[in-house]
Amino acid sequence: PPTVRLEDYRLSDHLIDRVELDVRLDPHDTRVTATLALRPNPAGRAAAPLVLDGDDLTLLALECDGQAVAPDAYRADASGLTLHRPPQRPFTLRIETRLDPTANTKLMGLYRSSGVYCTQCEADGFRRITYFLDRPDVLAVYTTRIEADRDSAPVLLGNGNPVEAGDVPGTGRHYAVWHDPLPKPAYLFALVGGRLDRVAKSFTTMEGRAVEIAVYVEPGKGDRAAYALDAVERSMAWDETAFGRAYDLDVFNVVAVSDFNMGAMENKGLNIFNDKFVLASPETATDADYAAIEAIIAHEYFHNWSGNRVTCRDWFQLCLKEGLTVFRDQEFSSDMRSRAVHRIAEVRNLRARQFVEDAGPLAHPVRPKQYAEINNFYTATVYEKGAEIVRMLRTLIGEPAFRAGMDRYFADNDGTAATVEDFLSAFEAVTGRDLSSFAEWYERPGTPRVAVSGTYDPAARTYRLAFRQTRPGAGADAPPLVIPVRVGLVGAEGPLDGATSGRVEAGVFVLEAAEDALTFENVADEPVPSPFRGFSAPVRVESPLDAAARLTLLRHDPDSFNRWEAAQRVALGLMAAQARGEASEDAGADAFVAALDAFLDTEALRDPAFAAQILTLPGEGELADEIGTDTDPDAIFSARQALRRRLGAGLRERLTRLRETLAEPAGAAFSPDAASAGRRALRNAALDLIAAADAEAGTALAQAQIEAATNMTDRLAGLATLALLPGEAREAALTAFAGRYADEPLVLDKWFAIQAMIPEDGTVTRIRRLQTHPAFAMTNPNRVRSLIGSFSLANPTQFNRPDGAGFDLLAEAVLAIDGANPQLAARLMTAFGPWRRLEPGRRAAAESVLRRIVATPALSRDVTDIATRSLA
Ligand code: DPP
Ligand code: ZN
Repeated sequence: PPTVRLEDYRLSDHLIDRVELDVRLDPHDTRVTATLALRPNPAGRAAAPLVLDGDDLTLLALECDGQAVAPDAYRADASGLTLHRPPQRPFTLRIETRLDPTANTKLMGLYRSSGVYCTQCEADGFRRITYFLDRPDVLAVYTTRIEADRDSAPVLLGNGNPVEAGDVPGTGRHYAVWHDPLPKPAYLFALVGGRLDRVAKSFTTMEGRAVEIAVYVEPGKGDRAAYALDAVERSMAWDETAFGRAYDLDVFNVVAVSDFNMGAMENKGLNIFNDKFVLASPETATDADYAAIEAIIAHEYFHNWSGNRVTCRDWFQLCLKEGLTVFRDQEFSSDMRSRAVHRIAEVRNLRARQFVEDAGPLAHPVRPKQYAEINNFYTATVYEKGAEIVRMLRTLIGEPAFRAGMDRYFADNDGTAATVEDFLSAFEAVTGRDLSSFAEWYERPGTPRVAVSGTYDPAARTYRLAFRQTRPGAGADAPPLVIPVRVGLVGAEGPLDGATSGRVEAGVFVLEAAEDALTFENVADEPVPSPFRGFSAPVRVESPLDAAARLTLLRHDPDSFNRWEAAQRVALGLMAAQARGEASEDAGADAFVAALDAFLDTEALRDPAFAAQILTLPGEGELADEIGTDTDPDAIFSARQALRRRLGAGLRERLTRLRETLAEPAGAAFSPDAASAGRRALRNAALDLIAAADAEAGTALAQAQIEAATNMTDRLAGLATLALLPGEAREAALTAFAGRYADEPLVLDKWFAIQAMIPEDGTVTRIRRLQTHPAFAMTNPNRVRSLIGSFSLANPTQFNRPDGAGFDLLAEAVLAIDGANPQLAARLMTAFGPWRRLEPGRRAAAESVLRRIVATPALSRDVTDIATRSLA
């Protein structure tokens, strides 16, 4: 496929000031008339042809300034429209196209989801609706008239504010006109038409604007939209307080649809969501679902400023809106919940997805330099590492300067399409600092390593802490990164606050050279260093600390992230040694158990959510990442099981008591708030460990929990525990669950996922059986991700089976889906990413499957791109 390069960026030769769309919805014969007010771009090439993008379009009519365009004056096909000699002054094009939304299985452009007409235009779906300059630096003001059958589509929604609505007499049809006064790129266009229930509330902005917030969902599910509606309101209020950003239209609409490739989409004034991230009730949603809904509602809302008011010049700048908006939604969730616990969740996610991506063949810079298919760059690197860069910037310049820089960025770039350089220059302007070295973070793939080692001088009472940074694949001449290191010292009895260093300012040391060291004075005893507090930079830390020193941090570090990190590192050390078949680590495990016991004694009831994080061991993927090469997923699984068993046995009594103490009083009303969720999380972490040590007791406890459950969190946790315990009890519980939720597709997704993750030989067969289940459909992205995605991403022993049966299963699914929905197929393919780090037998099996996929005729550009990069 042709490669698009950042260095080839060129301004558009034409601009579009205004767009009038008339969309007459019909299941198979939708007519779109686009009237475009165009003009030559004074900064573009003179007398250039007008080249409009198109994808799968049928042109019905074309007029320029009211005259039909002569056949020899243009060329049009499914993939574009060229006007050879467009007027050298402002002109109007009228383009009529015909679409078949029912046949649109790619879920890009205009399509139907359970009968509801909806759109998805990012990154390049608008060209599937009409011929257009479909690039984010062409901003226009849109007016949209939507017409449809009144019975099947009583709700008609567009971007901006509603202007007018009415019947089309004598036709059974009606229409609505929407006007969006703020110029936007085409990827933010949206419309919806369908039968939907509505819940709404009003909000008055700090500027005094009365906004009607509404959430639209499948008929009958209005009561499940309350939490999302509330989350919109809290997001609006938070963005005013935290960033001074007010909403700018009279309505804000959120629509939930059941077929959606992404999580959600920030279309101006009309966010369209995967219903999984809107619908919630105690009976159907877990605490994790509630947290995800809150975060994604916030994310899409925050895009209104970081993405919509200030958009991206080109798709290479995707992190400009995504990294920044993830940072903003993480801050929001941290304010709504426990900041310390949320930080741990962010880092777990970063390590599980982004570190793995960055260590494999799909690694790319946060701002990529080239792409074959942009839809494959909505990645953990662009999003999550992108957010970490913004967070590092704040750590470097401090909170007040960060806020001033954000204000400056919004003010300077409002209504324009910006670049990463525009972003950084706003912070340079308010701080007077040169951020050109910092900008290196955007340019290079790979996770940096920082080696940290300390030397104590008892006579001088000084402690020298040395840092050395290296980057995988970066040559010796590569400039060092600017790495903020939040750092402190901890002694045997507690934090060493008396120790100071002139190089540490407000707790932060800035590592700017390849190697550097700082010296703390006034250090009474040999300390334990605590670098990268709060995970102050997305690096891998290499430190020679032994387990005893790390357990001192677990006990005494005032930084809760590093307390958790200490426990994780000890667990990783124990598991990695076992997985590598190194000397038995019994003594180490005993010390770990004792430390956790002491920790739980003082902390479990004070902060159950944090304690649950401490008890949750690093996952198999992280352990594979730690081992790095020639990994054996079975050995990794066994090592993790062994440590879970040790913890379960060693902490048995305490965990049992905790479960009783934390039990919800009978009849208590469910609340999804962070404190209640934290108590449930700790109870369920305890259940997991008890069951690991004692299958019989675990089975009984899990069964009882499922019986008594008054919410999905507890019910599903019971089921997840049983899923790891082969036997009749498990199968009976799975059957009962399927019966209870037979009419709840989103709940059955959890049932698919739990079974897909069973780490046993029979799972591939089980999945093949589930693929024929009436509730499963290869055409629905949520179903596919639940069954196939969970298997390939979260069941390492079975996906990576030595006989290749797991790889075959994924390959078959990818190829079965690719023709209909290449974006979904390509996303599934990314599970092959870590194949090279497998031991030779499994590696060979994975490679042969990848080669078979690449050789398949008529493969989409999306899948070809992922497959070829995976093999490169
Ligand atoms: N809808 C996706 C997101 O918000 C892409 N913009 O991240
Ligand atoms: Zn986003």
